[in-house]
Amino acid sequence: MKTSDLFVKALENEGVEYIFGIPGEENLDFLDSLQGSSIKLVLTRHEQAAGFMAATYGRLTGKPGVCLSTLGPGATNFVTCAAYAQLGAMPMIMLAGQKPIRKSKQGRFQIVDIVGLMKPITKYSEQIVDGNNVTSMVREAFRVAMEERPGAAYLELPEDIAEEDTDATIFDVVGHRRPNAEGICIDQAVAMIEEAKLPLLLIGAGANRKRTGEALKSFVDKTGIYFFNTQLGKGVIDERHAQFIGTAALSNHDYLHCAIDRADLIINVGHDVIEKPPFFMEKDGKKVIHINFFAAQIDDVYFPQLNVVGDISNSINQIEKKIKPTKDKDFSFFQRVRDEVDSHITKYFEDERFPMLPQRLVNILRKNLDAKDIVTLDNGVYKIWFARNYKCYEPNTMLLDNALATMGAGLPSAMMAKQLNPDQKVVSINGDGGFMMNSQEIETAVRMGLDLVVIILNDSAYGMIKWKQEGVGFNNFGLDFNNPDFVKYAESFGAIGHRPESHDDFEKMLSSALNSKGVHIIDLPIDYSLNHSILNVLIKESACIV
Ligand SMILES: Cc1ncc(C[n+]2csc(CCOP(=O)(O)OP(=O)(O)O)c2C)c(N)n1
Ligand SMILES: [Mg+2]
Repeated sequence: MKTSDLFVKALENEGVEYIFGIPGEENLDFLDSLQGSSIKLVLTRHEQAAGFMAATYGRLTGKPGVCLSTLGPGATNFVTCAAYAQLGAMPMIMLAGQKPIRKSKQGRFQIVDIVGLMKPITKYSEQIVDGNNVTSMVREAFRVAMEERPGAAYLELPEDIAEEDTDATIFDVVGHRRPNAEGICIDQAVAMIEEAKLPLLLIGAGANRKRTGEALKSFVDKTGIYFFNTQLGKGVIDERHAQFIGTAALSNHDYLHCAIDRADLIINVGHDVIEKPPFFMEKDGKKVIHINFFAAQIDDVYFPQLNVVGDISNSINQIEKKIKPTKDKDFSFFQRVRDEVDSHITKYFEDERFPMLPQRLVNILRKNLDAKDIVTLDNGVYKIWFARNYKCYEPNTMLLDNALATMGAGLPSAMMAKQLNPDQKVVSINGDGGFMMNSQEIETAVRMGLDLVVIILNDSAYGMIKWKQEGVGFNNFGLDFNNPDFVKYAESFGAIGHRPESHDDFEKMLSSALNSKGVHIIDLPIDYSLNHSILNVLIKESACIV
């Protein structure tokens, strides 16, 4: 069989449903082999968007998403999404072409050592140098990308290898059960929790990857232990739960840090140092139990005293079975912090000013979306408001990136979320800076026939950096820009553009957009004037007077 035909069969064998990307002349054999395959090719308008879509596929399904590019310039466009998938623990496979490796008449034209380039930002980066290896290399790339901690893999198929014949055969997909933690570790964890006066549970990214919500909910219900989450751990347990304190969108000095500071033990489930720290550990400070699929990576701000390594749900179930219900612990302080956090985050929920405060936007969205509907975020200062103030009711209903924290992934991740969840409403929140980094994909979204609501928070600036600039006392300089007319821009792609002029306007537009077909783009003027006074000043001054 021709190697490129077998390559496609090997991908089908892995259950691949989509390939996102942009073929080049070096992929033409592969493209030809894709005809008649069950795999759907989705063309994008930039390789970066294809990579973000593939990574989001991996994030939401646990199976690697696949993207395709040509050699050189196409493959270098994958660099940011490789880092996105790798840091965010999203299984993703990048496929690229390459010039013939045996004999080429094009000198070094377009040739870049992509395998070398990808090595530090992937788990696996290889060139296929013989058609007979294609099936084992595909299997290996998928195995490595999927296994905890999941991440990116890169596989390169040179033109001459793609067209040669091979008699290799397909390998069965053989999985394995995740190992469980040892009883000794479980006993140590139980003892530490029972001895602690004020234990607090932290839920991080790993808990969202493997649906550990049920185990964790019965643990908090049995023990009465209060919990908070990281940005990537949002929604693992319904955030309306009576023992939920809040989301750590900042590393210190927020209201919920009163609880973290007072706790003498943090039971950390699924968080690792790739995420912006939800708190800082200090020598001789509180103790931390690290419960994850892998041991803790040590850092100045993170050096847990106990590792419980194994399947997270199983570890939690084992601990829950052995632990005695807590009668001697007084959680009333955590309850007070919880009440304080709640009154603080809801304070501007009905604020009347227009342009609108981000807090009001959070409230309007929460009221208009059902439990399973999905909000995706690009990166900008609004991410802090959404992480802190928007309550998730279900796992993975707020897709944000708190690992690479790149701009430009918001729209592609929303498109993927909608494709995978056609019955759920999906709203994509973007800054005017981040939106423009991949706005060409509106064409892809329209072509895919997606029903999507895209909101652009218009402050004509890189607002996040303005907020940081103000925070350190520098002059306002170098961060303002002009925007296109987003309504006309939307219409030029065949999308539907909206520009509200009041709250009522916005709510009406949002509700009609959510309930109608097509890609809706709402150009929403945003008021960031309280970012500094609340996030830099107020919470530092008042947070710990609970
Ligand atoms: C690709 C990339 N470039 C730069 C940054 C640094 N950065 C983080 S947020 C931000 C500004 C975001 O501006 P915008 O999208 O308009 O959102 P806003 O904060 O104004 O709401 C920048 C430049 C980044 N995270 N990613
Ligand atoms: Mg902006």
